[in-house]
Amino acid sequence: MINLYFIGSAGSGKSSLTGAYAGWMENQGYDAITVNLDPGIENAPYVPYVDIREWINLRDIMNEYGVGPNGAQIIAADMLALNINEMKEIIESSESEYVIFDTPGQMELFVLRQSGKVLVDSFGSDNSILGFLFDPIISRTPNGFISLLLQAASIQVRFNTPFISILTKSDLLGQEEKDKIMKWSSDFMELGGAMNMERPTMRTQLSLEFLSALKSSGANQTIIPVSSTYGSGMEDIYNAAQQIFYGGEDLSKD
Ligand SMILES: Nc1nc2c(ncn2[C@@H]2O[C@H](COP(=O)(O)OP(=O)(O)OP(=O)(O)O)[C@@H](O)[C@H]2O)c(=O)[nH]1
Ligand SMILES: [Mg+2]
Repeated sequence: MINLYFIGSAGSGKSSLTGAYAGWMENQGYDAITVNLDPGIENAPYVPYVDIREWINLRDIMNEYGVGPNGAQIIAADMLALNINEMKEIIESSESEYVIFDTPGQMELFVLRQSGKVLVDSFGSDNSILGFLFDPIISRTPNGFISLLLQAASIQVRFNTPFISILTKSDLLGQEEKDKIMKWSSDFMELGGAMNMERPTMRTQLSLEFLSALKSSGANQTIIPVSSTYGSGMEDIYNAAQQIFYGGEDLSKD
């Protein structure tokens, strides 16, 4: 069983990608289920096999604890840990080859609070991959891209699991822009050069120093452009996961 977690900032395309990737897997004849971990999800673009909303209801939390929507999200994130065993039982009994997780909109609640890490560890960190989603609009500028790289790095520090970088909504970018971002992701020298084109400021200097630290940590890997709207790039995600766990061999389709 492989667990794939889609993580990214609010609106980066996690839920859409969960739906698109699960749909692609199904079409290919692979055995995959989806798990929704976002109690605040609205109009989910897929039907989750396991849904956190079965156990956690934001409105109930707001009423019970007298908090607003943000406070309720924090309480909900902490409550996640209470439901891990039950979720795990359902997931395991499905005997699926692949489990795709849609994580909460507020990334920091999943990434920084204890329950997210407890969940990933309990479901097995050895067989898990984190797919970090790069928003295409933020990724367009060297500064924005570096900020996302740093977020990605902070997640890698926290979760000790294999990691893939995904550029979502790539249909919103022109080919040239897409190529540029892909180049930046694998070649930090090029990214540093793009930063330098801007007038040198303290901010630029700081980013360049971060880049050099990131490079030595091996964070540079070519980003995978995808579009959930057009279903492109799904096979590349699959191949990246295969590469991590099986060195490129195909999963059995049974
Ligand atoms: N053009 C385009 N739009 C997309 C794509 N994927 C998602 N979107 C749009 O981006 C918005 C956010 O998508 P979601 O999938 O809800 O993103 P999310 O990360 O789950 O959002 P939260 O859970 O609220 O943080 C929606 O309006 C989607 O229709 C894509 O591949 N192309
Ligand atoms: Mg979502």
